Amino acid sequence: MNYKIVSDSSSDLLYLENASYCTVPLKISTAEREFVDDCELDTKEMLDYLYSYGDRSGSACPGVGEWLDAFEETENIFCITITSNLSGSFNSACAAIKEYQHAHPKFRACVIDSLSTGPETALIIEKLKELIDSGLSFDEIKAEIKAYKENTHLIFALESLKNLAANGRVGHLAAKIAGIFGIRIVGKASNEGTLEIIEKSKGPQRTLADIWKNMLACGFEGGNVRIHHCENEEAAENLKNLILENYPETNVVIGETRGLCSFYAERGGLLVGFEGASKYENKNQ
Ligand code: X90
Repeated sequence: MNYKIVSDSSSDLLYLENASYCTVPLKISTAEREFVDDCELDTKEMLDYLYSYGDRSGSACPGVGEWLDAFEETENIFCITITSNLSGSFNSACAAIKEYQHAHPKFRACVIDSLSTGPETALIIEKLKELIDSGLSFDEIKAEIKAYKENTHLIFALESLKNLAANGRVGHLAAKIAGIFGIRIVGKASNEGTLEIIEKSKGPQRTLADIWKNMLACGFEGGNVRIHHCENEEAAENLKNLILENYPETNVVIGETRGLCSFYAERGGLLVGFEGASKYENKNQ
């Protein structure tokens, strides 16, 4: 199949081995500087600068033209974006696809709203590649990936919600609590693709236990796990070890957040994407 997978940079995945894959960058900016979230970005330098700058900073999603450029002349396009409930990336990708199909009526293209970000998006991308490699048709892949992402989840633990609150992605009250020393906010991507805060955890041990508890509550039983951290390798390793103690066969891969996720998850942030039970099973009713 002549195909291409195109994701925005919120997936934290710059390369995918043996796949036709690329990302289009989101951007992080202040009044003084702009950071393009591509392979050249030095995320540590960006964070150092932002912490010392201290004034207003924000982000912007890719424009229609940037998506279009990434499609090249490919017959089958699979586009995947950060949650449409927190970003305009999905809408911009949809507009690009519309234009693309107008110019190439025979080509097939679809946009997948991850309703999430980072490692959950990365899992969906990896699955897409696997489905394409298995020789399924475009429509079969679309159906399979829709079913797959009903069973993937994102749990996060954040030490600060400052940038999220300053940019209207989370309430100021929650941000204040996260600002208290030693408190981490543990939460998940809701089914609507927004931040759902579950716990306020004190200290790294408690946070680890709370992440694990919430993974189990989402039906984790040893499926694939991707952990993306923002300068918190230790927490990522500890979580990996805890998962492997309980499910030794689990495929756990640790990665680093790139620009967009580093900006919002901030230093110390941990994002965990994993396969679990269906999100739409209502266990509480
Ligand atoms: O279009 C834009 O400017 C991008 C805005 C993105 C805002 C949210 C990014 C969140 C990044 C933080 C923790 C995980 C939250 C998951 C919610 C679905 C990471």
